[in-house]
Amino acid sequence: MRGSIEKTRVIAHVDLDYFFAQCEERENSAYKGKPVVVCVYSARGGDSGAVSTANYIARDFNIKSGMPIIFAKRLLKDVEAVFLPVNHGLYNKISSEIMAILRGYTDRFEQESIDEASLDITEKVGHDFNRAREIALRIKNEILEKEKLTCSVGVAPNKLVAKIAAGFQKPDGLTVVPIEEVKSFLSLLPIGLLYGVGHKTERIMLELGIKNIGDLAQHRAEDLVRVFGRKLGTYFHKAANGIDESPVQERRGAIQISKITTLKKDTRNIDEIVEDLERLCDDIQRRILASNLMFHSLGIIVVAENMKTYSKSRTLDSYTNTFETLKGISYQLLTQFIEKSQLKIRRIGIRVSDLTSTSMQRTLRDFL
Ligand code: TTP
Ligand code: MG
Repeated sequence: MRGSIEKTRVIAHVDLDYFFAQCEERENSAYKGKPVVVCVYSARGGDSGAVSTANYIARDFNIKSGMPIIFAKRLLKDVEAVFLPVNHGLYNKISSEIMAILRGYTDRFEQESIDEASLDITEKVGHDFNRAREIALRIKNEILEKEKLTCSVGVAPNKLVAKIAAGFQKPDGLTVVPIEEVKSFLSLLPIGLLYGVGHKTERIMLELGIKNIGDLAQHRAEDLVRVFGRKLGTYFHKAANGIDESPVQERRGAIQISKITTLKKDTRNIDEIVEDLERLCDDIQRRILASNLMFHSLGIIVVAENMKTYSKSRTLDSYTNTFETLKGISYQLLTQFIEKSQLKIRRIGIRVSDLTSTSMQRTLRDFL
């Protein structure tokens, strides 16, 4: 045992509390004490759209991320609540400042979403979880003093358990799980808290009599592989036993999302293209919202009648995910292409890149 303690990694996971809503509260003290609901209003107008996040006062009224705004208004109809549109410029700015503070604590740093990061502080604390607790408190204090925001921190021997620990006592929490306590910490937690267990998997697990992570840990890896396949079955077995070897490492932000379509006929008349353009924007927006992403760059891809491919792109001032931006900028870029080129257009596409996540950025692939 002694050997494993000496070798254990020490990872801190930091997650800001009700991030977008807390940023709004910080900027406007009149919101304090009231339910605050931050919303992504859709292009259809009125109250169509979904809740991005809400402060904990609103959560007491059952307000949840992803809920239609109309439902949220109904739940809060008897109280004085604050409904606000997302202000990504503000959240990005605050996020960058916080990430800069966190980077000051270690060279081994991984930003996982706009408000979450993992820090490998093994060397800084000499494998010692008591010292790690002190560092975690310093981090919380520094963010509170400099940014006037609270966060929750989990400390554990790996990223997987540190993240679960960060969510264990929210808001303003600190949960330290030294290596010898990992299994007992996980054992009583509901299975749905394990990363990768969605509603569907949860249902299958409940049918197998698996209610909490401890139940899952008791299942043999071979049995889980039979039910969930090799990769997922092996992952579940390891994760339930608190094993995650993935290193804390800087992320490459190279991913992009694109979609291209062929026009009904070759044309250079923008009115004949605009419907396809809107459909592409709608499709891309749906995909980025479903993945909780925002983009910083947007481009069009044009395949002309001569089958040559042209592309044009623009970098924005801040991250966004709105339909208006997608449509407005792709329309401008397309107009510029048509003005410059004499060619008819055969295929048109849209690409968004330099993506960041509005929430949990890790995908199951990171663990498999
Ligand atoms: P989270 O960290 O998941 O949520 P949170 O910070 O609001 O609340 P807490 O951590 O205290 O539970 O997500 C970070 C931000 O990402 C959140 O403030 C708003 C945004 N977000 C969405 O826009 N849509 C979503 O479905 C989720 C989950 C988050
Ligand atoms: Mg958060």
